[in-house]
Amino acid sequence: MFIDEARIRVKAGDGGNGCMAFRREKFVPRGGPSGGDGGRGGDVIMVSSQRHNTLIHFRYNPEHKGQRGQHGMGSNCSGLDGESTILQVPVGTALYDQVTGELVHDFAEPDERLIVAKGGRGGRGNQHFATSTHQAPREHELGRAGEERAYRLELKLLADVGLVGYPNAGKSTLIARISAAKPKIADYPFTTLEPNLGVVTVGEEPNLESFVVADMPGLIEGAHLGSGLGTQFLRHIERTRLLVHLVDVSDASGRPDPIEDFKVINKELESFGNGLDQKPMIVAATKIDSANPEKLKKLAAHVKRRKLEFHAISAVTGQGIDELKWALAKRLRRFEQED
Ligand SMILES: Nc1nc2c(ncn2[C@@H]2O[C@H](COP(=O)(O)OP(=O)(O)OP(=O)(O)O)[C@@H](O)[C@H]2O)c(=O)[nH]1
Ligand SMILES: [Mg+2]
Repeated sequence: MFIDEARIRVKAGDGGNGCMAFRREKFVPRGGPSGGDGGRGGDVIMVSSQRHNTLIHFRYNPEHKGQRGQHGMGSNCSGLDGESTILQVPVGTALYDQVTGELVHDFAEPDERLIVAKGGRGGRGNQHFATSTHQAPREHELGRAGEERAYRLELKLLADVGLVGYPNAGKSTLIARISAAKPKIADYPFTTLEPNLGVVTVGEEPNLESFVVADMPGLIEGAHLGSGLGTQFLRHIERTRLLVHLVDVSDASGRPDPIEDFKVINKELESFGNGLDQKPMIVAATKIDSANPEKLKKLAAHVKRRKLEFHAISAVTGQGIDELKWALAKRLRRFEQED
């Protein structure tokens, strides 16, 4: 189980103070009290949304405040309420009170809203304190403080993107390059025995996007029948929305024809069933720092004929990596718009 976690502090806006004032008008010698009320402080509200797949934006940004209410003013003018602050959390986020450890809410569906810190009430102005025997009240209230709380967020990560390909194609090297995951990397096949999940980010706050990539164990011919590491790992990619098919175009693969490599793996995906061969796919030629130019050319042409998106990358030099990251973000964004 892969868990993403973040700790945040939220503070709702304080209420504005009530005002003490008296009317001053021409021809009205002793005006009555006219102090307006303070505005309410803004809440901090949490909303579940499909726009986010991870909690990484909270790790960059752990403190959130509601706006304070404006103070009341003379002439019976109330201060404006403070604006609420909306925090978007991914669907599936569990919210815990950091102090008691209690589960506060489980955001199971999109668009669930919860006030996680309540804004302070505004203070009343002296206009409210006048009575028949007390016509020039000087009493007025201060605004109440906004609520302040500490929470822990927890999210079970599901992969958005699955990396598939032959053993040694460079899947683990790629995920190590684009995320904080630290998988084992080696020049022998079947280095990866269990999927590794990594959180990938592109852009910067406030436009930071993030998604989860799964580095899968290598596939070989017959994987769907249990050859190599077998079928159990294929199940992990069933839930992804997008596959990146890595094809080694250097001579390190030890196989002569990258098109054949590409077809063999596709056939395994198809044989496994469950719609794996229907998943959108981006193809990445790997190890282009030491590419065999003929192999690279052949594969690129073949992929183009199949009308699939093609990238050429080196996880060692970094060539093509940013382009691939942005391409993944863009495709995932498009799926979200279609949902
Ligand atoms: N020159 C070069 N070598 C690379 C590149 N990417 C990976 N390698 C090397 O290729 C070998 C295999 O890399 P891995 O990332 O472990 O391959 P994998 O696809 O995860 O392999 P399995 O886990 O066995 O399926 C390692 O020796 C890497 O250093 C690259 O871009 N350029
Ligand atoms: Mg690996």
